[in-house]
Amino acid sequence: MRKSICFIAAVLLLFSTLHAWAEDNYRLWLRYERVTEPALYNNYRQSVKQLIFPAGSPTLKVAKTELQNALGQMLSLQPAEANTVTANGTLVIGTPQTSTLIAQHRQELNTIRREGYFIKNTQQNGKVTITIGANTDVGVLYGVFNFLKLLQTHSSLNHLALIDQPKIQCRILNHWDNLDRTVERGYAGSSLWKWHKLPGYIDRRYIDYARANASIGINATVVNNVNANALSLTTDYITKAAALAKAFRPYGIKLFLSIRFSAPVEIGGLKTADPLDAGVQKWWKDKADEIYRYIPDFGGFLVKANSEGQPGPQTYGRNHAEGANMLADALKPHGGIVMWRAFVYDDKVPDDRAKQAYNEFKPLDGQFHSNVIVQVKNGAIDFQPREPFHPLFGAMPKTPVMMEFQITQEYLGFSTHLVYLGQLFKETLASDTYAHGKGSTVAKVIDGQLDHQPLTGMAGVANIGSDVNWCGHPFAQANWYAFGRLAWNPEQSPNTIADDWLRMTFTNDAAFVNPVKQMMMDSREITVNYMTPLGLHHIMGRDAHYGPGPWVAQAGRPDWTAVYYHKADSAGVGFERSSRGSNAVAQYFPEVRNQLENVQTTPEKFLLWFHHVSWNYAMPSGRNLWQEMVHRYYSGVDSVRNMQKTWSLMQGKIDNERFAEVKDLLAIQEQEAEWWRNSCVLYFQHFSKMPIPAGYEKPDHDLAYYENQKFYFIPGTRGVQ
Ligand code: GCV
Repeated sequence: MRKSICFIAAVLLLFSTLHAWAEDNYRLWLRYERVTEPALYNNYRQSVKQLIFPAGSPTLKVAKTELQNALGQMLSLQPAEANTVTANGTLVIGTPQTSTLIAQHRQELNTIRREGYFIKNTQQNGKVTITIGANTDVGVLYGVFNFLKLLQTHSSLNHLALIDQPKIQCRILNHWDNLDRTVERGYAGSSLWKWHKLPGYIDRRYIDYARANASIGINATVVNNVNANALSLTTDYITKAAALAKAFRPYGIKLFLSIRFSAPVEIGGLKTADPLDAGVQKWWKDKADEIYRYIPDFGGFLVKANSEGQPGPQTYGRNHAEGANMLADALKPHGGIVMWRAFVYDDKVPDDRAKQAYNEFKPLDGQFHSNVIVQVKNGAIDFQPREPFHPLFGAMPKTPVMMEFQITQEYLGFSTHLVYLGQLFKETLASDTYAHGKGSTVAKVIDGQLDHQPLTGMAGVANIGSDVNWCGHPFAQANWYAFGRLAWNPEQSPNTIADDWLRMTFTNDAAFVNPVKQMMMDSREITVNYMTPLGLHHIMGRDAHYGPGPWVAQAGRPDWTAVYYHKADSAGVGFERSSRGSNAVAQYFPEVRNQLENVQTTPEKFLLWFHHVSWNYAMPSGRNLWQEMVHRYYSGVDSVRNMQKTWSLMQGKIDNERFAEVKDLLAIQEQEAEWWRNSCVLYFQHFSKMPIPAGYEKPDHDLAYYENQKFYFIPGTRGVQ
């Protein structure tokens, strides 16, 4: 009896241990779950019985290890290694330099550039083989990851004829990570980088981070905050950064650093950081030489200058081009580039904040040296739930211009709300600038097609931290994934990307994938509805940017308040940016400008971004503006409730851990959506003086209650002014 009790206890203990290990979501979309469907399992096993994959370089080695681990896990298979094709079902992988079998595929190899690859079924020695080929080792790595995606998404291997290559050269994450491991606008724990243990200790996570990035084509990373600490350019920190660069290198990832413009003064002992000063120029040149001694493939510098209190060339009476060019000249001999941010605005400038970046940068078009690229946020204010595309896209034909998206959800519910950003990214990329007539999309500006730019890039402000699941919310991983996929090819559809991500991250079960994908696809619009419908913007709580704050009227400077942006009064609400107001519309090309100039033709989603509209204004729905606003806020909350219903039906289709976590987070999202709705409706009602129409549930508190809420220790805010 005692023995069997002990046995049962041991079994229970084992179970609880297994349960604890069951699913922590660490593996992201690289789970390599066993293929259980018998026909598919057999078909896959038959297709990859034999492997020809000479792997000499570090990059080919990691590609081969990834492949072998994945095949082992998915198919319980280690293909026999061979030098020639002796069996049907051979996987041939490599470059023309490593394999004569690959060298035969001239046509494909001539079509693809440095990072591209092809995957195709072919006949070798009369046997059916699958070939993954590329001109470079990193191309092979991308090919292998994409082959594994085919297996993970249960795709057919029968008629493979894939040729793929990136449309954008520099696909880069921006980490706003401080040296003390806090993360500005980070909601997933601390920074991954354990600076105090570097360069001696390489955390396993650095490798998994690099693997995940390579699997979606990300090829660069900036490891420190744009609000940079000059110390990151000291020799100590350069050696630490070099250790990270070494860990990332096999995965094709280049390291960049954010720099502090005043570093020559702060750590160099100079009296000035004036970019036209010969001593300053020499300091940067020496610093660049030093960095390249430690990191021979160093990518370059990312710079936030004369923005939100950061030093910059204007501090010395110089302009952005003069500042950027000085750094570019220091990097040029080594092949490095400067990513110079256009996120600039100043409350001392008596003009609409939305216009200031364009006003400062447009006149500098053509003045930047060839290894400078101007990094522009997707919209002219700041990563709002919805913004029209930034007017600088298409406006600087003589300058390479790259995109900056925010993956971390600073204004979109942190890592608590389920918001699929594939839709947001795509909305901007697909926007037509009309720079060279119809079809001049933002995507074509940043992939260099429109103005034949040789230097192209897309940056994403990372949402990655030390949380076991990397991003805080299981679905926030999808935003990292979608960023990578769209940076590789901005023409891809967010729907396909979500489909792939769900299959790899959760299951291939259509009864899960289809409804949950729909939920993801709708989630961004739902969030816009309960936060900032109809073009409202910048009405969040001050500093921490957590929750609603339409009442914020004091924030140190007017352009950090909410009232500056919504301008609600008894006549109406919204920022008049037509020629009757700030005339920000004039920064767009005529087709866009004319559409936005007129209230009637402005898309509803941007109405209050561009116009101050009367509360009684008749909307196309038949409601007046006030009623439409109320309707949007309420429908946002209702839709979150529908998301909850959809999710509750998923129980049993995936592991309990992630099911329960998402369920709990959706419950918080519902509460916070209500909080947004009640706060905003009550606040704006104060101006509209109209009732909340019949049939809507009444807010459960008055406006004063919401205004007086206090929150402490909100993540992501350390060091934020
Ligand atoms: C890194 C916004 C954020 C800041 C961020 C800034 C930027 O203002 O709130 O935290 O600073 O954008 O992009 O530089």
